[in-house]
Amino acid sequence: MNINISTIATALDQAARHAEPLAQFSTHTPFSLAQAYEIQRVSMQRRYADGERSIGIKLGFTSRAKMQQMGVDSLIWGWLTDAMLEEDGGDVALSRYIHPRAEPEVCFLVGRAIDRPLTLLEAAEYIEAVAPAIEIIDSRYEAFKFSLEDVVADNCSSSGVVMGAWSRNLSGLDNAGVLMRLDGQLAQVGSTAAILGNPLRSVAEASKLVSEAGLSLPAGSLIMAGAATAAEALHPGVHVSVEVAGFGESAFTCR
Ligand code: OOG
Repeated sequence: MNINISTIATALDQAARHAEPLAQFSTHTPFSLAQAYEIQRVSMQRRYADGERSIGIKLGFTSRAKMQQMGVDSLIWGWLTDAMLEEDGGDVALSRYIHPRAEPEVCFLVGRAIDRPLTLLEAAEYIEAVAPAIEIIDSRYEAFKFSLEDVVADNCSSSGVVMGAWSRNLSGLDNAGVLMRLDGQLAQVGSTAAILGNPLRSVAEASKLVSEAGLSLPAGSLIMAGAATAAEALHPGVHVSVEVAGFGESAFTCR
């Protein structure tokens, strides 16, 4: 299929910059998963050319709850940049998003460059610390509807990241309770075990994906492991908090 990678990459980049949704592409212009990652790469290059800096990667659809919510069933990955960082405990301006949703996650800090595929056991040795985190996803597609290829092209809906304090001790991370509250009311309850059985498996998966792409993750990179539960829509005034039992909390207020 002959598609114009650069045209789609530019449209997605513009949609993100102006917080204006667009129609999904795959319904009228089908493209392959490999082409979707190429669109993602070209779209990210536009951001880097404008001064944004890569700070790591995120994985998506690492839990059943998320696959079911979105009707997609393959693990995906995208890039995080410095422009996506929101302050823990701070205000998040919803005006820069289209229809943002929050997901409870954990974020890993890479301590040693990941430059080859790692096993689950090896993964822990490459991680310096872990933090409770909230990912703000914001599909650039109308009504948050997309195919696997569409969402990959759209950098996997990556938009915002809020991180709590780092813990160096990872023990208990394979099955820690996860609570997401909206205005103090429980909205989602789960466990880190919902993330591929153990969120460290996201690090092993990330190492494979990055290696397959011929890339590496330098020390200091972030890896967002993927949501432990379904996502919650955000609205002005709402206070969002995520607690990962034994690992602390991360929070923000929507403005
Ligand atoms: C795609 C991103 C999914 C996760 O953690 O599963 C994701 C989406 O649902 O828009 O980030």
